[in-house]
Amino acid sequence: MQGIYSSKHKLRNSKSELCGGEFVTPFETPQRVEYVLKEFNNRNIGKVVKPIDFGMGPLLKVHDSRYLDFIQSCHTEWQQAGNSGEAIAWCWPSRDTGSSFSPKDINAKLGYYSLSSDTSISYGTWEAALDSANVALTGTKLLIDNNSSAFSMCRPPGHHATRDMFGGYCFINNAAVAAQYLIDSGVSKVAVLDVDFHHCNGTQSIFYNRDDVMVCSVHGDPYSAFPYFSGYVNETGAGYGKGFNFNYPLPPNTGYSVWKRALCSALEVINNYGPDKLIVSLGSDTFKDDPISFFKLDSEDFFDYGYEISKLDVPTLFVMEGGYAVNDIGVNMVNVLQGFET
Ligand code: Q9C
Ligand code: ZN
Repeated sequence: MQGIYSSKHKLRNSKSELCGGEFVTPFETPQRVEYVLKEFNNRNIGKVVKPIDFGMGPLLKVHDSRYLDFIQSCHTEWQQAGNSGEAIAWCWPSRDTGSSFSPKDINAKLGYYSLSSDTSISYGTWEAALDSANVALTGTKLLIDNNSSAFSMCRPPGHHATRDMFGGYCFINNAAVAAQYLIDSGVSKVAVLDVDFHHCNGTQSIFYNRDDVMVCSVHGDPYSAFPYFSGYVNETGAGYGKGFNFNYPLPPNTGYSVWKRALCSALEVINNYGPDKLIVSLGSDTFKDDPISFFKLDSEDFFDYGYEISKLDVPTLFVMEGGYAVNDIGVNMVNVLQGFET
């Protein structure tokens, strides 16, 4: 399996995350992908290639153009407004704000285009997010060129980003951009399987009304975990998309046997759908020592479920999402890939 990696992820190196009423060093650090790359190379999983530049076209198929302009210009505008720290949203449109509203002030734009205040926009964030999408798209191109699998070492992650909101450490929804690119390349049916600890609210919302991209997610029950407002069992899609969205929320302290049962249910649903290609949003924050999550998977479990996913026998792109136990992130992520390949 080839890997796709770009050193430009290092441009995303924010210093501030609002967590528990304090500013902390962000959990989503540049080392994360470096450890994954190192383990991928150590175990000789495959060649590592650089991303191709796909331009803005594929991003505009999934994201609002004013939103992308905002992510691109945010840090500069924030500084021009006289701020010395990083750009952090603090004021949101209230639930009864009119939908035709178009924000002008940088503070208004931050609230309008965000879903949480954990994620700052720092110098270089746009460049890193753009290249992260190119890393996903380059992996997608490998599938289109008949490779049976690829691993996109994306950073920053993407699955919380909606059409026009950033948050949860995500700016561009890499998996959604990849899925849409497959559809636009003539693929009829794509499935996204999200195994990150957190519900993929962004991916779900982008494809919620569609039957050509099925979205299945196994995650911490949003009743007690971020993103709190989506990821419930009754969210099954709407319109043409009715019956093409599946959520498997699981309670605190869930261990591998229960997690695997939920995964296998999702795999059965995906198998019945019969996708031409599969995208796995791969987060290793289900690991027992993850600092912000509440599942109890061990490193060997990642290997086991990689093997379960391979039984679908569908060309598969792995797109890196979360995972914050940095010392174990390489082993856990690469275990999935190796389990998949056995
Ligand atoms: N005090 C991903 O895994 N913020 N994003 C947690 C903890 C939300 C995680 C704050 C976590 C987002 C891609
Ligand atoms: Zn996560």
